Amino acid sequence: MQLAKIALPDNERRVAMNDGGSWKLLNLSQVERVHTLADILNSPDPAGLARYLVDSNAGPLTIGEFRFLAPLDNQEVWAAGVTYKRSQVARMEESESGASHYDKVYTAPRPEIFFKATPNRVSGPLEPLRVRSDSQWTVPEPELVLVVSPTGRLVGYTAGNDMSARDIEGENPLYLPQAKVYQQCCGLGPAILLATPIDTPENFKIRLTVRRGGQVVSEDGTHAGQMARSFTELIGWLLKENPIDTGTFLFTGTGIIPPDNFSLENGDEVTIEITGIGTLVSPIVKSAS
Ligand code: DO4
Ligand code: MG
Repeated sequence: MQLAKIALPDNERRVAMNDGGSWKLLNLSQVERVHTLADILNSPDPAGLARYLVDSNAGPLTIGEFRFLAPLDNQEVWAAGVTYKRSQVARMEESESGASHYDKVYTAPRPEIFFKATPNRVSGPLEPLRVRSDSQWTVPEPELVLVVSPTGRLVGYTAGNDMSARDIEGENPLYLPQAKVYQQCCGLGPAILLATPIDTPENFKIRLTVRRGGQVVSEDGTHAGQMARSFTELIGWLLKENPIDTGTFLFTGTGIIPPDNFSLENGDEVTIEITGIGTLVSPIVKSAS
């Protein structure tokens, strides 16, 4: 089952679910203390609750009749890094001073986990993502994102773009927060695929395509089975001495890094597609420095 936040043509914002057929609106005024998508995700049985909340006065939605919004409410967004060999190698090459840190963190018991975004820094599908005006080398990082409940339960998955200024993080690892956290630094969506006991990382195929003036200028793919760490391991480290009262989104790291001569430019379009979740398309903006 997929859950999403959507906007209708009159801009009314609603929560919707898709149980294998078409998208259906939910009526969130039926159950006490359930007012948002986050409330459904943080409930003991998100799929059961969503089915119960289907709005019987509304018919199924047709694609084109609504647009997807970022599927978060008041949750924070965190990120794990250097969880794929590709990211370890690229980071060691970009940073002379930081190379040994990236090498060690790839195999150390403790993963790299950093704070990525507050909701106001997150863009949903078709909303712009930004290249910092003080960066000449910024790349998209297409990542599988875990949706985690306040008790640490893996509730679902979505697609995310962990925009990264590689020149800033490469100059000095202490600049990582500036390379990663700024306005419109984080893409999420289009929908949340609820977790099931039979999910396997290999099933999440991740594809990145960047278009410039309609032409493909960068393209690559991987799958989450290439990750060096498990989902439960990453969630366990995130929650150590770190309560996440409203639930959280956890990026799992990138296994795709465009070639070193590639940087995003104003006007580019980034598409991230993950099996079972959908396609996150983001126009790129960069202000003149
Ligand atoms: O240490 C830098 C960030 C790593 C990261 O974001 C990734 O591997 O995805
Ligand atoms: Mg990343």
